[in-house]
Amino acid sequence: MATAGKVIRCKAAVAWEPNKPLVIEDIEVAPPQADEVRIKILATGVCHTDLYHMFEGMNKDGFPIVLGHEGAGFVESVGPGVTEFQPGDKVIPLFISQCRECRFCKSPKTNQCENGWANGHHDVMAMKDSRLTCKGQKILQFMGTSTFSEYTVVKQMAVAKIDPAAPLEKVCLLGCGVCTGFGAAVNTAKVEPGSTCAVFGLGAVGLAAVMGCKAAGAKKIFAVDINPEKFEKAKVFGATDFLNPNDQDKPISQVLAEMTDGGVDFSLECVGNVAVMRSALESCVKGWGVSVLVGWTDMYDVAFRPIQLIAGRTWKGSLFGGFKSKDGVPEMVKAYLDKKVKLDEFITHKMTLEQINDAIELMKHGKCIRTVVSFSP
Ligand code: CXF
Ligand code: ZN
Repeated sequence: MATAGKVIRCKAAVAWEPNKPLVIEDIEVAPPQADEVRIKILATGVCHTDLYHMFEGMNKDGFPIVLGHEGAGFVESVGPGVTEFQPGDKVIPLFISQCRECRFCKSPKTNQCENGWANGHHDVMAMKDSRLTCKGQKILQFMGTSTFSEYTVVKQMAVAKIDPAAPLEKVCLLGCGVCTGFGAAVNTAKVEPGSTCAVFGLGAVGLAAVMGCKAAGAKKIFAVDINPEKFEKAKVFGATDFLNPNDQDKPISQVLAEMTDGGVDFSLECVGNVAVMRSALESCVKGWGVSVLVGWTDMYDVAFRPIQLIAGRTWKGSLFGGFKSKDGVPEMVKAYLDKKVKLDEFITHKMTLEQINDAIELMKHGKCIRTVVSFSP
C-alpha cells in the first residue's frame, strides 16, 4: 500500500477527559513497529465497557484515550517480523491476545495469555505504548485496540485473520460481545443437552449467552431482565421462559427453584451487578449447578453464603467466553457464515463515526442492543 511506512492522518473519536462527549479529531497513526500490524478499521460495535471507561473514577488509566474494542477491518501494513499477515487480509483486533508461547496459551485450560496489553491484569485497560497521537499528545490505546479510529496499530498476537467472505459490519461483533456471551455458555459453563439454564441480563452479551445455551442443546432457557422490552429479542435467540424480577413477590432464585425442582443446572450473570451475581449463584441447583460470572464490574465485592458452594455448586468466571482468541474468532466467523450463529439480529442501529456520541447515548439508556459504526472504505 502507498501508505506503508508512513504516518497516516485519519479521523478518530477521542475521549479527552472524563464525563464529556467524544470528539472527532484528525489523529496521526504511526507505522507498525516490530510484530505489529496497522489495521484500517471498517466497522466497530459499541460495547458497555467503552461507555464505562468514559466516566470519572472508572477509567484508571487516564485520558486522552481512543476507546472501542469490537472492530473489524483490513491489514494496511505490517511491521518487521510479521509473518502471519499481509496487506489486504481481513482481520479482527483482539483485546485478549493469544501469543501461543506462554504457559497459559500452551494450556488447554484457559484463554488468559500472559503477553497481552495488560498481561492479564484487567484493572489496567489501556496500552500506554500507543501508536496514536493528536495535537502533539500521545493518545492511549484502549484495551490494546482503539477501534473508534479509521486506523489503529495492534500487536500481531492480538489479531485474528478471518474468512475473506466475512461481512465486516457484522463480524465485528465477534470482537467482544457475541464471543463473550456465547462462549460463556458453551466453553465456560459447558451447558449440556437437555439442561435448564437461566441468563440474567439481556443486553448483547446476555442474548449471546442465550444463543450459546440453545446451541448447546438446553431444553429450557429462562431469560431474566427487569426491562420486559428485551424479552422479544431473547425469544429470537432461543429463550423459552421470561421473568422480570420486579414482577415477583419473592426472590428470583426462589421463583426459579420452584419452576425447576430446586434450581437451574446453569446460570449466567451478564449484567455486571454484584447483587445479581449472588442471585444467579443462588438460582442454580445444589449438587451440580454451575453459575458463571460474565458481566464486569470492579467497583464492589460480592457477598455469598459459603453453604451455596459447599452444597455442590460451582462458581466460575468467563473472560471473552473462554475462547482462545486467535483460534476462536475465525471459528465463530465460520459459524456465522455457515448460519450456525446469528449476528444480524444483535444490530439495532447503524451509524457513522460522526454519530458516535448518539450511539453512546443509546447504550447509556438501554435503547439498543448493538450499534455498529461503519467507516468509509
Ligand atoms: C471486558 C470487561 C473488562 C475486562 C476486559 C474485558 N469485556 C468486554 O467488554
Ligand atoms: Zn466489550
